[in-house]
Amino acid sequence: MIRNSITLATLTVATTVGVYLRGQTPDREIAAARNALAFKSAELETMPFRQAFARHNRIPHDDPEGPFTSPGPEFNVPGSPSAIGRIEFPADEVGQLRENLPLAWADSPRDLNADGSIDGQDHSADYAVLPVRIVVEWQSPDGARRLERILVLTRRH
Ligand SMILES: [Ca+2]
Ligand SMILES: [Ca+2]
Repeated sequence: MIRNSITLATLTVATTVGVYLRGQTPDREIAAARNALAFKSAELETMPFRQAFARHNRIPHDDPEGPFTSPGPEFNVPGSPSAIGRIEFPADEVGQLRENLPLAWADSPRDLNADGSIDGQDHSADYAVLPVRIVVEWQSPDGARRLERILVLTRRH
């Protein structure tokens, strides 16, 4: 824990994208989604960098405080009961953090451990760059709505 205090994640890129809102979408739902994105962004930015993936992936066995003790990828959206929040990483179907996945949002394939090459190994233990997408989705009277924010977390030296 003490050692982790010098490796707090640093937010290097933050973009709110992929929003198309119109018509009957209540302002309060948009506000709730934006607030949730901002809150989760700040949380990810300030937690120990090395824990960001383990705490929010969908694998319970790597949780920093022991199996099944971390919040995982999903979160509630205060003020918008029907909304679902989700934190995503460039991870494969079994939850491994991978460099070679074709994910446009993460600018991937991407060298996550900064060794100058891209491979197909699991980089959950040695990532130097961590793309994160935070998504909030909800049903509005005029249809499905989605807000997202993409972060790229890096270790602070
Ligand atoms: Ca975990
Ligand atoms: Ca690499």
